[in-house]
Amino acid sequence: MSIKKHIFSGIQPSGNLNIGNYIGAISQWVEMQKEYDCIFSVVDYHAITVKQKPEELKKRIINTTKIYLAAGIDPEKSIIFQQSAVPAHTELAWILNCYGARIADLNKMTQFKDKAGKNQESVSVGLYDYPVLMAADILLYNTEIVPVGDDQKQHVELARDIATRFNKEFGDAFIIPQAVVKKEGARIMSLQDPTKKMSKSDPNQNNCIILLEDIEDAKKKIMRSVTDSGSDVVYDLINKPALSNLLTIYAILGDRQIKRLEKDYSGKGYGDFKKDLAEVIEKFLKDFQEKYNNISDQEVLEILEAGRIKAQAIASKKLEEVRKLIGVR
Ligand code: ATP
Ligand code: LTN
Repeated sequence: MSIKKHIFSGIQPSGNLNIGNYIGAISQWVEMQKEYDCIFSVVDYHAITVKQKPEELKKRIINTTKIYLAAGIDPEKSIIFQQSAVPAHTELAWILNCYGARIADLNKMTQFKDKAGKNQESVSVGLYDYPVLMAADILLYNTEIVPVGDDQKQHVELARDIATRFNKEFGDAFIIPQAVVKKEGARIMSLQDPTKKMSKSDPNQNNCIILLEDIEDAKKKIMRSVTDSGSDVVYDLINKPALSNLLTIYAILGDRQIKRLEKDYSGKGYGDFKKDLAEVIEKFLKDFQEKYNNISDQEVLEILEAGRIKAQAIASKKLEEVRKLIGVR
């Protein structure tokens, strides 16, 4: 058995991935695969917790995988697979629904409250139970570290609680996982409202920069993004939340320290800063899209199939152990 730490993470193929997803999650994964044993899943059964059009979902599963690959996830180093191809995920989720997860926990989940809004009684049971499926994803693979954006920390906490409860009752089946978020960029905010997270399900497309969008449109969105009062380019989350968000994006996609950017733009105004940031975005997207466009659907299907076989081997072993512990085998 490998002594490297085990990493698991995933993204739902539920919309067009944006630079928030890239910065908060995927860029972290790319770094981690150099040191750890990583598994990255396209979590399609999470995506169907809200309605998806079948043909679109099918395409998005392929496209999300292409995004992982274009970002630098290497199938030679990491396992990449489609969640629904490994049935152990849904089976373990059921067991954890019965042993470990509690209604009181799920009632506290802020993502559910945000997504269900006023419709808490009419949304799907799946949306409510979403965090238990996520716990199953994580716990099946002896995961120690879960690299995610800030908004997913609560779900990983819940996975820890579920695992702890299960272990206490049945013996040590699960490793207790830990969420890891980036120091900078764990929560990229909307370009039009710095109090809101940049989100792929946001209907206002001006709020976010999509990884595959037209580059000229992306540059315009930067130029049109809201800024704060004043004119100095300084990082200040309280008084300049919009500018601080833009500085974070610049620092990560342009590979420069925020402190350095503050120095470089001292004496210059927001206009110069935004113009240069638009160029950083242009370069980043151009490079990313070139890589993306060079990956064929066939290649993706082969990578997912190879990933499925590897993931299945690990997951079915853990599931069998759990089945024995609870007495059904
Ligand atoms: P949705 O709005 O459909 O829920 P999302 O944009 O939040 O989608 P997810 O699939 O929920 O995307 O998230 C994928 C990963 O990207 C998670 O690890 C999440 O924490 C991270 N992430 C999402 N949005 C941001 C953001 N604005 N800043 C940093 N990380 C983010
Ligand atoms: N809920 C996560 C996606 C997700 C996930 C996981 C992330 C599903 N299963 C397991 C980490 C580990 C989200 O980003 N919305």
